[in-house]
Amino acid sequence: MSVQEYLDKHTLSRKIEDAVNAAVRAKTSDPVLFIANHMKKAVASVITKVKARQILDSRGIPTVEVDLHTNKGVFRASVPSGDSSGTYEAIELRDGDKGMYLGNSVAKAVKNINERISEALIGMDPKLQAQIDHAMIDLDKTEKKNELGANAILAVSIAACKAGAAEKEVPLCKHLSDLSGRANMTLPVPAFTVLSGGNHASNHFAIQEIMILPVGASRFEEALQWGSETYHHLKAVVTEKNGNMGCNVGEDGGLTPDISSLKEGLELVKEAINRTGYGDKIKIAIDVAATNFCIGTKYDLDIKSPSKSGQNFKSAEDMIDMYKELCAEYPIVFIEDPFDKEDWEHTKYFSNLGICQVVGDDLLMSNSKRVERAIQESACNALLLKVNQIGTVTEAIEVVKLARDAQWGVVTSHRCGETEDSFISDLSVGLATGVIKAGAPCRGERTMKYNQLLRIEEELGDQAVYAGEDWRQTL
Ligand code: 2PG
Ligand code: MG
Repeated sequence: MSVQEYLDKHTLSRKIEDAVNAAVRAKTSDPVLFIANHMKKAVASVITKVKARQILDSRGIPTVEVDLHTNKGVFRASVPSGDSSGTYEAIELRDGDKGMYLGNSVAKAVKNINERISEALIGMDPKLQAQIDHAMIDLDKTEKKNELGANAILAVSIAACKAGAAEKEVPLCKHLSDLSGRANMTLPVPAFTVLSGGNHASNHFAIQEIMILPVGASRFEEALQWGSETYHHLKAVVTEKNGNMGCNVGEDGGLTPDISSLKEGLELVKEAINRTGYGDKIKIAIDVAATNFCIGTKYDLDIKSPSKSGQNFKSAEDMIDMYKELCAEYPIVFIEDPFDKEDWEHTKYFSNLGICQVVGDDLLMSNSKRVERAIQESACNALLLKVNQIGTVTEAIEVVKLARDAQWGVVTSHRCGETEDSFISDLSVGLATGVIKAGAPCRGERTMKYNQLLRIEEELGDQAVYAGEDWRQTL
């Protein structure tokens, strides 16, 4: 027997002795149950090993996966990656060696987990999320996590969160709800991406996404059914009007007909909704991602059409007029990034018109300083929560709290480069964000987020509440 084994055994027998003595003192009628419960607490598990590897995301680009071991089991997490990589986002560490995955490999981030992070976390209690996250933040010492990589830190943070839930023997969403201090858990309204453009598709459509939100469904399960039905009706509509080439899908799973205007896209979606018969129980949202077609102070809606690009610039005022008209004609409930990410002035002006909710994604980059500024200036009224732009679960909870305190809405979001991890589903329920945007009801890396929400709803049973018409969840 090694010294370590001897010590472990010795400590364990002392714990059993303590449990027996406690049972005697308590004069319990069921000493076996008492001792079992006592032991469960006494031998609380700790992190014993953290092992990372490089895997591929849904775009075929490397990302980080981690297995975090505790005495209770192995907890796996992987991190997504997006197109945008703004100045205020936490840094995704990539190797930059052009000979390896065109510079995108993540061997350094993997090494950081297997060596420095693992060494720092072994022995910690996985229930103590904030302590774990702060241990990594302290180890990194940089503002944007460039030393260890936000991709390395987040993978471990999520895996630890899953281990913490298992340790408490509660569902992950409940653990997240406890960590956030929010009493209510809510099944979010899914914002399904049904049409894709912008950087996520190779059609000529400049706008990144048109989404549908089944707010009038009674449960999440029904919302998923409506979303899937609308998506399939849309396939038929697109085939009729644009041919079946338009039914190829973009990075988030949305269909990619070669449409030239937002109105044309909205007409297709409206027709699909009409065919479902659910009427105004299904609303529409748009992620304009306007930064991607902003040239100076003008917007080029033809940026993806080489023959037309540069000939019909729209001013921010023209864009406002277009949004006003479209909001009057279609049931649009939110618009994400209606202007360039640095165009605070027009975002603020449009937001204050109160026509629809204005969600800040590229504008905020989930960065608490940007969120604080936007709150102060009333620049928008909802946060798009992308956990990998922040880098830890604890900081994600903090930024949501910031938004909530300002009575903003929160949309939990996937990235265009996703993995088979469904953590954001539990996050959206635990933090009761009211809306989740996880792409189309199609493609495995998207549907697994929605399918996990089905399981959560089933598990919560009578306690399950679907956000529905109350999707803003601003309180
Ligand atoms: C967005 C996201 C998801 P990306 O803009 O909202 O659709 O895209 O991951 O490319 O930032
Ligand atoms: Mg966006």
